[in-house]
Amino acid sequence: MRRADDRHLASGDETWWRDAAFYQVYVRSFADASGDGVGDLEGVRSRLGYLELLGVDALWLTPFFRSPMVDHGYDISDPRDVDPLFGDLDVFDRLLADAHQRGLRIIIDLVPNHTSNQHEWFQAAVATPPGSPERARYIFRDGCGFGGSQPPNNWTSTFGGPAWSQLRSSTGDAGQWYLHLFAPEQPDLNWENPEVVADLERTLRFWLDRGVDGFRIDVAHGMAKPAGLPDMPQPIATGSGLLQIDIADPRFDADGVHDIHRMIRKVLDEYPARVAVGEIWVSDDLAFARYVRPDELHIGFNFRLLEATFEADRVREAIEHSLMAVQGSPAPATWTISNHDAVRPVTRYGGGEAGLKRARAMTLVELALPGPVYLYNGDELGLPNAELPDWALQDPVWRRSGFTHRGREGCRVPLPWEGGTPPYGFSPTPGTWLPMPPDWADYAVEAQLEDPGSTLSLCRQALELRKGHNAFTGSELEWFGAPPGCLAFRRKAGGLICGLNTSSTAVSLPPGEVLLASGPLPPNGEALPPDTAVWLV
Ligand code: TEU
Repeated sequence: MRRADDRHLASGDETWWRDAAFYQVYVRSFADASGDGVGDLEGVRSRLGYLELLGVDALWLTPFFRSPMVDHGYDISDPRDVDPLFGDLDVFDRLLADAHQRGLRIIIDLVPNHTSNQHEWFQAAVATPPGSPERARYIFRDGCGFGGSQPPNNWTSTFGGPAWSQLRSSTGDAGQWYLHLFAPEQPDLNWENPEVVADLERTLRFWLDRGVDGFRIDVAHGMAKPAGLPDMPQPIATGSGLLQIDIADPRFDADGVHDIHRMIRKVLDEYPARVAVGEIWVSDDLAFARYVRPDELHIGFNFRLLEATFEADRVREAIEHSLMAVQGSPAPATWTISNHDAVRPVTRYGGGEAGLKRARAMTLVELALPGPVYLYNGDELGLPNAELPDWALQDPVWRRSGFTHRGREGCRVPLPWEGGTPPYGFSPTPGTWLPMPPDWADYAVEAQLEDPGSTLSLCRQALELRKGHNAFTGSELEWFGAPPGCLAFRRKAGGLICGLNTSSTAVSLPPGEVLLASGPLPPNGEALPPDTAVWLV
């Protein structure tokens, strides 16, 4: 195998990620080269030219490892191999080399909280009796109540239903229960077991030696569990039928998790210019800050901006909290309004024309902020969430919520590349893994590429300015007073001003020369219309 460092981009730019534009490739849905209706690594390779044209700096590839695909690859049966659905290790190496050649870095998903139930470890665990070393790699417990027929505690799964499943015993008596914070096919690992720690280190080195530029760490607030596995506060049923718990949740953010991040960081520090970004769902800034201490993760996803509604006050609050959470740590704040678990921004902000205008405006807000940004594939095309028929839904959330929560697939529909009918160049076959809407021709890359008013053109221009214009330098922001429903901030060092109008009336523009606007400005150039953002210098 070629050594990573031979072809690594890194030399000289250890902290390239501090202001990088990352593009999340949901591999199943990006481009299908093999013709089975599912996106794959060769498909990604064939579209690198597009990503270069778009102007992003790095890709985050969602899991492409061996997996039974119950949670579309977040259930991993072998973290050190490529699933045949997506290609093989040679294709991965070619993809990485070609990306590096084009100046694009690649980070990959790491899923340390759980494995697939088809992982050889879990298979061995269920084949051996309680108390075996094989079971000690997971979290097995005897049940409560008569004959152990009740789960060991009241924890619920993030996907709905209990977080425990009981093994069937061959002798007819009650089997042990195992913990799964997600689907039953995703048993949680026991992070107190040194074998588990050693195996993650092996996985890290396996991919680092191949040359990956870093990792996105799935459920980075998971892994460690509190001693005694205490009950959680009474879950609250939400309107969607899913359960929500927001206070003192013992399932996540246990103190022990930080030792794991220190281990990960130690390994990464042996390699030049690599990065770890954690998926951190914690509710307060101080809890967040602990994940990005100097010897832990380089950066963490802060989801405040993604969670903010399209209201200037909420957006400002989200920005301020994200900045506050990293104050005093070496990490920059990170910005994202979308990912493969969330409703697409266009739909979240109200759908239709207004939703699209707002999503475009929020993209300019996001790209004006100092620090790394994460764009989710398809958002650069202004895709809305797709309405999917019941028969197409595969997300475990759908079944586990008793068919009340439709799951996350509306944002995972394959990307339209060209042509007027499905599959729009995504795949040689019309039988794509999720059906593509019949009215998506105008969203296709080909249809938008040469249109200066398209969302794709807006994103390209914004990314180019963000990278090349000196107004974007410096990490500090200052806020200006703004009319109700509006916000305005300035990058202190570079001088870029970003204004956003979430109100229903036009307001006067802040002074300055317009660099870019998310929608048409009136001819006299003095007003900022509703649902619009502007960059000025
Ligand atoms: O998500 C972790 C997580 O906390 C999510 O359950 C999130 O809260 C939810 O999806 C919001 O709807 C990660 C991955 O991003 C997700 O795709 C996986 O299903 C999950 O981990 C399990 O690996």
